[in-house]
This record gives sequence, structure tokens and C-alpha cells, in this order.
Amino acid sequence: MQNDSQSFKDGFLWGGACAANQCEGAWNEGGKGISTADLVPYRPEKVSANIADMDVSYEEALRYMDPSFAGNFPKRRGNDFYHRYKEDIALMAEMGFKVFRMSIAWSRIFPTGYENEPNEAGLAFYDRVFDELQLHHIEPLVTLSHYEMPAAIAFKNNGWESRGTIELFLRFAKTVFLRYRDRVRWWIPFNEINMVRTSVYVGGGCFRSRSTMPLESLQYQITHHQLLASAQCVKLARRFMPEAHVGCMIARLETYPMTCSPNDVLRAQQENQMNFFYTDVALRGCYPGFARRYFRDRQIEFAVEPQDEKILAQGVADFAGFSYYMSYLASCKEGKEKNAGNLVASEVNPYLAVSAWKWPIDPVGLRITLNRMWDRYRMPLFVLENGLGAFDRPDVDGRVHDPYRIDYLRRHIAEMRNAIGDGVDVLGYTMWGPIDLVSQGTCQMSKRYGFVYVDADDEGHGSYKRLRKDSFYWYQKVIETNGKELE
Ligand code: BGP
Repeated sequence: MQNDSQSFKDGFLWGGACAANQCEGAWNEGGKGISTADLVPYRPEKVSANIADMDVSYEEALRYMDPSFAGNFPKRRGNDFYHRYKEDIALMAEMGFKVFRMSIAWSRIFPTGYENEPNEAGLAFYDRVFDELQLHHIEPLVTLSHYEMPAAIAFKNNGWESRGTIELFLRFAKTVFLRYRDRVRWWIPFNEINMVRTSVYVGGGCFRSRSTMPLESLQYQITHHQLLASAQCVKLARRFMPEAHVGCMIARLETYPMTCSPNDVLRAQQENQMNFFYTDVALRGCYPGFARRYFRDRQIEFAVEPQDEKILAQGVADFAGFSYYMSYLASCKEGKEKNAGNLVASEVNPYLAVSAWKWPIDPVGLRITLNRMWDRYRMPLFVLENGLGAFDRPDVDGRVHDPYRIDYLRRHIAEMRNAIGDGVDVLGYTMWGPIDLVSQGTCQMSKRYGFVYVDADDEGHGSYKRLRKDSFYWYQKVIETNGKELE
């Protein structure tokens, strides 16, 4: 028996996570093509009504493709990581990061997605980023697809609705595997692969109006193609980088029954199952029975080819990654009051406080989720995202006091430690958005997650100067003590 089961193992991967489209900026520099994320405008009227609507229609996208269209597109600016990566990586190193989760923008490497040869300037940019990380002994963990793709693929293929997109994606994957195989050991093909249930545009580069399929069938068609692409990525990675770890990732929607009525319990179980559907396929290599039933009951039909079963079975991932922000409630009765949330909104849980964006805060839910996933897969788990979006304001001395963020993270890390004490194997923790970045759901810069404040507003005004918040020093201590010191 181990003496100290309630502690993080040596080499635990502490760090932070971001996505190219939310931090890089430089949307039209270095030969980059226009991506689907570059076409998402800031819509303040939706933000004030607390509607996180990320969809862009075909007609809107066509208009936004015109370079002379004047609009506010925050994901084109990000937090300017493209020009400031050295400073940002130095800040992460100062906190003691062991790992930095980032994504590669597909449209930097293949501007339209259809080129035969990659864009060397794009590849060289990530060379520089990986060099810098290496200099500071920080491991990169790379997501290949984090809510963006070359816009041309959205227009020509309707994104992931088309099976042809798999081949384009694999060309991109192979290119970056071969280029970076000596420096990147951790890979994730898709961020939150279940996003497509919320937005076919963000999750699948797909315009709803351009498809003739009923919505749910379309969503699972996209998913099927992405699962095939993931499995083939695993296979490719094993061929070129036998030492690499290739995981899968969902936004974990830990769902509790609203009451102890067996029907509510069953509903919660079904919702949890359909949330695990993606990781079940990626980690077990086949479609689970409950999903087949779900498709049957709801007349969900999508194209599957005879070789697909084999493809899925041959590309089983080797760790289970997930984001965790909150828990959800399931009930057979439609409730009146809903909170907002990551990907989906849920009925109000009276036991939980909420953030300024009405996202419930449930640290114990992280322990529950870690246990549930460990029980299900017996595979190493990676907490790839967790964090609190909040309004931060520097004081007169230019300091940012963010006790609420420290409190949120402390309580979640403590519950992760509890889960480790329960016997769960956790590889690492990459807190979301260590340097303030543009919000995925609302496009706000003012929805801040970071340990480092970025002087920029929702319109892109500001110096983009970086300021260490109080939480910066707190996280530094957490890492230094390998999670022993959380106060
Ligand atoms: C996750 C996404 C991230 C991220 C985070 C916070 O679902 O993977 O890209 O942004 O949520 O969400 P938001 O930025 O909407 O607050």
C-alpha cells in the first residue's frame, strides 16, 4: 500500500490550456487562411441576454469573408499570442508550468485546407513556439482541432458533413506529426468532440441551412466522421511517433438526477451515457449499444461505410481527456428556471452558487466525474480544462486581486486530490486560459480566466500589456509544492 495516496504523483503535469483561435490573433499574417473562427462576430446583445450563440449562417459567413466588411471579430485578435508568445511562455515558466496545452490552427498550415503543400511560414511559427517551450522545459500538449477549420472547407464541403473532410484533416495531421514528432509527445485530435451537439458550425464547420439532413442526423454524421478521423490520427501517430500519447476529449457534462424518482435517475443515466458516447467509441473502438438504441428511438440516420467498424477498432486512444466546468441536472419534467452553462444550459441546482455568467460552481462534481470515468475506463485521465470566467479589474497600483478565482481553483484541485485518494489515476491538470483570452462562447475579452491579466477590451482597445494577478502567485505555489499547498 502507498503511504500517501492523497497526493499528486511525481511528474504530475500542472499547466494551462488555450486554443489558437482564442489567443493567437494575427488572423491574416504569415500566410494564414481565413478560418471558421475568424467569421464569428462579437454580439453584445446576445451576451447581455446571456445567450451563448456561436452559430454563423451561410449568408453571414459569406458577407464576413469580404475583407472590407467592418465588424468586430475578436477571434481575429485573440490576446496577441502570435506576437507575444515568448513573453507568455516566460510567464508560464515563472509559474512553474510542466505542460502547456495549445492548438495548431489548421488554416496556418493549409490556408484553404485543399493545398497539396503546407504553408512553411505557418509551420515555422509553431517551430518557434515549441523551441521556446523546450527552452523552459514545458511539454506541449497539442490539440489538432479546437473549434476552427479553414473556412474554405466549410464553404465547399459543408465542413465535417462531408466524408471528404477526413482526408483533408489527415493530411494536416500527418504534416504536423512529421514536423513536430521530436518535440511533441502529447496529442488530442479534437477538442470537446461533443460540441457539435451544441453548434454544428463551431464543432463541425457546417452550415445548418446547407444540409438536407434532419439536425440530429447531421450532428451524428459529423461526429461519425470526426470519430473516424480521430481513430486514423491515433493510427498515424503510432506509426510516426511510437512514444507519443494520443488521447480523446469530451466536455464532461456530469449530470445528476433532479430527484430520486427512478425516471429522473434513468434520464440522468441516459444523459451521462450519451455524453460518454464519444469517449466510449474512442477508447473501446466501437459504438455502444445504448447509442444504437438512442439513434433508433429518435430516427437518427447517417451514412456509415463497411470498413468503418475496422477503422474505429484500430485507432483506440490511450488516455481520456475532458474539460470540467460544472455539473448539470436531468429531469423528466421540464423545469422553469435554467442556468447558463458550457455547451448546454441546465435546470437550477439550489445547492450550487453560480458565476457571473450563471455557470454553476460544483467542485465536488469534479471528484464524482473523475471517479465515474475511472470506473468506466480504467485508463489514465487528464483534466484538460477547468476554470472560472470572471470580470477582473486592476486597482490603482495596477494589481489584480482575484480571490474568487483562487477559491474556485483551490476547491476543484482539492477535489481532484480527493479523487486521487479514491484511487483514480490522473495524469495532469491544465487550467483553462492562463493568460486572459477571448471567450469561446461569447467572444468577450472581459470574460477572463487567466492568472495573467491582458490589457484589452471587447472592442480590441488596450495595450495588450500582461499583468500578474494574485492567482499567478498562488498557482506558482501550488505547482512548487506539487499540489500540497493550496491555501
Ligand atoms: C470550453 C472550450 C474552450 C473555452 C471554455 C470556456 O468549452 O473548449 O475553448 O473557451 O469552454 O468557455 P467560454 O470561453 O465560453 O467561457
